[in-house]
Amino acid sequence: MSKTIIVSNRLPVKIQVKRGETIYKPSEGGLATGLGSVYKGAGNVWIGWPGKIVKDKKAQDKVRAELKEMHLYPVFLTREEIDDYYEGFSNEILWPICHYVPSYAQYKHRYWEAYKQVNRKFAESVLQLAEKGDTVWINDYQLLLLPFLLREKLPDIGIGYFQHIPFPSYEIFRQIPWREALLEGVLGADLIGFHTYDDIRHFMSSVTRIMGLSSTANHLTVHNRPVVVDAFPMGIDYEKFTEIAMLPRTRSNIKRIGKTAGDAEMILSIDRLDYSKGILQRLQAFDLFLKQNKSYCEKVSLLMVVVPSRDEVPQYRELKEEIDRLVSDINARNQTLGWQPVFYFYRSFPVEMLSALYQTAQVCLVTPMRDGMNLVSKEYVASRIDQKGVLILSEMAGASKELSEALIINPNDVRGLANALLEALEMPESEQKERMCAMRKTVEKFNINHWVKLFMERLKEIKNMQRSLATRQITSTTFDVILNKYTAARRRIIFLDYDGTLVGFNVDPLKARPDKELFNLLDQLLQDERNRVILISGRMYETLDEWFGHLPLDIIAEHGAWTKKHNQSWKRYHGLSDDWKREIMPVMENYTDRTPGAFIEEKSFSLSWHYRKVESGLGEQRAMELEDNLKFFAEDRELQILQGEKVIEVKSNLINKGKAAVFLLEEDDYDFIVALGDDYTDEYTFRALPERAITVKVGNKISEAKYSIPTYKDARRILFQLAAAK
Ligand code: GDG
Repeated sequence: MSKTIIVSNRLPVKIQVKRGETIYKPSEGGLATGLGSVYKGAGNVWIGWPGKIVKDKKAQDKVRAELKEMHLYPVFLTREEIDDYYEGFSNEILWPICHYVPSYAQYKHRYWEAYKQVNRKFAESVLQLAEKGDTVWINDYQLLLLPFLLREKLPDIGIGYFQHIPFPSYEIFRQIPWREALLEGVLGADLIGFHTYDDIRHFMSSVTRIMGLSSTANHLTVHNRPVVVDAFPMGIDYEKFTEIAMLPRTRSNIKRIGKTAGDAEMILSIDRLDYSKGILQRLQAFDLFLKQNKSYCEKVSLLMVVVPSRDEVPQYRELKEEIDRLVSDINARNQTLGWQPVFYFYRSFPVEMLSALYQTAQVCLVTPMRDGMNLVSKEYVASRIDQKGVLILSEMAGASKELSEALIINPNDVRGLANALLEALEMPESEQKERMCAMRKTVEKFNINHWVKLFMERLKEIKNMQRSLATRQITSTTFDVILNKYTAARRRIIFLDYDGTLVGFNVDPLKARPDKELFNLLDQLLQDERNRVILISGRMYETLDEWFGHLPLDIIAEHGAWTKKHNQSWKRYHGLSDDWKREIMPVMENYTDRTPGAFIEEKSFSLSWHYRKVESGLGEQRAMELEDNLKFFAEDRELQILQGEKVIEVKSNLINKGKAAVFLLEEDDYDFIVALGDDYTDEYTFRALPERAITVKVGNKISEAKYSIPTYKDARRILFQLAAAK
């Protein structure tokens, strides 16, 4: 039976040693809860670092055996590996880059070496457990290289990758010296998930610009394998938070907090110590709020929980010192005998206390500068079983895309934040309830289980799509069937598209000239008198004539505007006009003048605007604009606008490759019909040919063809084999 293997940097347990005995406590994190339902399922497992350095081999074996009972498999890391792979590459390069603080990044080569080494270590652990048919779900930025390392060894396995932190804009990501290797690593996955649409956009632009891959919407083709990039906003365990809210210990904590805070309303903030969390700006905003609203002095306090983190690292230590200074300053200037403006805790609390704090706080203040999702905001909402309270939420947190009923702020706008605090404290109860109810519905529906389900289902769908594409692939068995039909046939017709089908793609169309091997192939096919070979292309007839005019084959050029039969001269399709070009040409020229790298290709009955040499992104945008500009004009004149591989082509809709192919097909009685093509224009041929025709798509795109083969090289190989069979 196939299983799911979850992989993350940390295993979902905390190891403690008490009186010489090792105790394993499940960690409370949302990921652990959500994926718990997956890894505890039959045969499923979780692989990760156990959170403790265990040097001794015997001790490692013991921990391994004990964890195995919980379906957990440890990857043991050394002190140096933790320092350079985790603290170094992950937290001193990827973390600041993904949170838009590139000046904090420390590009040390030692870190990169360790990152590669530890990713390989994880790969070895996965490979020891993985079998054909299994699914691997990799979590987070510490393991960006793992998908590719697994793909190399297990080409068919299902791999999902989810990134919990933001993916930065291309402008930031490109700064990493090892950017290509990181992208290549993650592209080993079949499904790549982020929290928000913005992350997808940024990832796609990095992939298309840095790797030069082309994309359609959120789909990529990587070495002929479809890869999907999608948004899965992570949820929390809603039920658990509602239950904790009602526990006796939580209720008694609420009473204790009430006594401490007195009559003052409470504003709550909870974060790990980190420069991405906007802690200083929040304090400045609270200070400004007190200055601007003196009447609120003694009536409201900020309760700030900062969970200790990495305070031995200089940037974190400095941040901590600044927070300490600012808190003392605000308290010293404002506090009275009976009132403390800021309660500041540099520690963590048990969940029952956390829930009590969420339930007591009139306002929850979540103001990160950047945050992948931010679960605190969702936990506040889930804990408010009384449906009261106001959430102030930074627009830079992924959660703001879902919790639109919160007061959304820009964390850099200290004045705006101070105003939002006033609005929150003065918000009528009816409005609070209306907003909170709406947010509770969202958090309840898009909970952690829903998130896991959506991700796993999407991954399954992609694997099915890949399988159905693979079943169309010509195998040795299907090839034998084709070969038998070929040898038995008396009269054969062979339609061959040119670019992408018989030769590879070239940035300069005129450089994609036929080579010796291709002429050899055509010669061999043409030697058999039973074969009629037809080149069917969108190219200009002049070029095709120069390249192939001397061969005893038929040529269809410009999608059927021109035809040349063997031993005859070129014939034009009757009834086509090119008057429209006079009007369209100036529009295209205008776009060419505005767009460096763009060029126009003029054929007798069509005009193409190429943008393959234009800056990535700009070309696509101008092409869209151009299409928009020409749309109505084209409709009125029976023209068709085709979006191809980095080209927009305008041609008469009276002609297409399909119509042209049928025209020649009807000239004789063929008992073997085959057509090979790679792009959207060849779909007309596939569609127009009779059911018994053998239609073959070159490449792994969705198509109406019956079969597919990966590249033009395979097309040549198959055609050589047919030609040799006679
Ligand atoms: C990543 C991304 C993304 C905090 N203080 C205490 C405590 N916590 C718990 C909260 C919450 C969790 O820590 C913090 O969750 P966040 O979402 O804010 O951030 P991370 O987990 O650091 O990081 C983030 C997340 O992954 C999920 O994809 O949302 O953007 O950075 O659950 O409750 N828990 C306890 N005591 C505390 O004092 N028990």
